[in-house]
Amino acid sequence: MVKVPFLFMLGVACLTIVTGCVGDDASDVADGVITAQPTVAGRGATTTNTNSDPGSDNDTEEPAPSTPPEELPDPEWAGAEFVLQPIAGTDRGLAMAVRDDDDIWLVERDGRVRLIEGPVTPAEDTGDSTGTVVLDISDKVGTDGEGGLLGLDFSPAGDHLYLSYTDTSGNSVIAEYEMDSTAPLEGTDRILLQVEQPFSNHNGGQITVGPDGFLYVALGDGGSGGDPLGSGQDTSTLLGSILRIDPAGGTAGVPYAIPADNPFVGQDGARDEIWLYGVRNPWRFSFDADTGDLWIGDVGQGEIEEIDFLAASSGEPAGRGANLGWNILEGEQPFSGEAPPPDLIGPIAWYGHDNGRCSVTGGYVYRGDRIPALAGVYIFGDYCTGEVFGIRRFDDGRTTQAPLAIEGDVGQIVSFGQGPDGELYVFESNGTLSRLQTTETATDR
Ligand SMILES: [Ca+2]
Repeated sequence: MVKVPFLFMLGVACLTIVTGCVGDDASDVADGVITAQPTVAGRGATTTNTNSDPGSDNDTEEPAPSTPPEELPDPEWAGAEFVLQPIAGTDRGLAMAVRDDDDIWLVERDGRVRLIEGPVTPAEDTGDSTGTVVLDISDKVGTDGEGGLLGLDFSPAGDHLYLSYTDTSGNSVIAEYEMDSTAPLEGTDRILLQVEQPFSNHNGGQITVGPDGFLYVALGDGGSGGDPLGSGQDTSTLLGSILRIDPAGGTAGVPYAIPADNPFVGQDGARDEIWLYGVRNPWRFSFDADTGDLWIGDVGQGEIEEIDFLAASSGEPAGRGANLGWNILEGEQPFSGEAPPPDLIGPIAWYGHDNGRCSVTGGYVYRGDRIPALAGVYIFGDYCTGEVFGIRRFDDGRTTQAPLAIEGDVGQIVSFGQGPDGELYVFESNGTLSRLQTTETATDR
């Protein structure tokens, strides 16, 4: 892959740092550096705009690729050693959420919602599933392909639980359950949204209540390969988009309301639910708990995994109306052959499929207390290799990045979570849910 000099310089910086700290793993990590993509202007591919509003570019002026950047500080976490400390065993756990206290709520792929009462502590043995099953909808859930019970979150008041799953026909469903003080109430479910999935892969899955209290719903491009239906760039379909809906505003005939400032409201031929589009499979996305910035891990086709960043600014939620490029681009690389529109927003970082990497798992901006070096750092990983990476974005749009050196073997990373304390949690494909800690703090229970 051709890199412009500016990007290459960042790559070399990572190489040096990593080689000094991670020992034998350094060559693996450094070779296909997680390459910052603060701007690709001059490459003739597209225009990158780090502002949340694609129509405006007065927020962060960035250096042209030919201008050597000011020296960026080394990532503070590059010298640290980390450990994933198991706190629970799950049966194919895929996502977690918090309500209004220290408890952790999680979903298991086959259709169970499980409650782990907090505050959680490291567990000696996580072989068995931890906690209590508070809802089982496995009779409604289909697990073919990439299907299953894929995501959950709570309404701002904690009185409703939202679930994202594929049904037994393989279609995407967003459902709402009423909560009592301890559990979702069987039989209270209300289907908010049902979206036909033409193929069994690329279902998205993440659902998250945003800082504005609305429900954001990730939907992939519908699947197969290469986006054969053109869903990514088609705003007349809900596929290939992140939606924004208001479940509390539903009426007898309509299960949710459309927030009035959704970008396509009143536009003929475009779906009012769409908040942003041009995504391929945004398996995991999250809002920075402090800033409201939106970070998306968008799984690539055959070559490039990407991280997208959309800033919240001037009180406006992040990402409104953004076109993130798929399938005109894969990452920052031309894909469909179509000319990219000028307002298209490229990734803040991307990486290729070398060294066994295959699929990005989006994470969270770390806002916990245990690891000061990671404060404000976006943490994400690769499903296949189990590598975990950090990116710090500075106010001027530039980034530093480095892998996290994690002790021991890390399995396939299926998902991340953020605890009530802002700490970072990791689901591996063997079902283990762990908390990220440094080796120094790992015994601190
Ligand atoms: Ca993209």
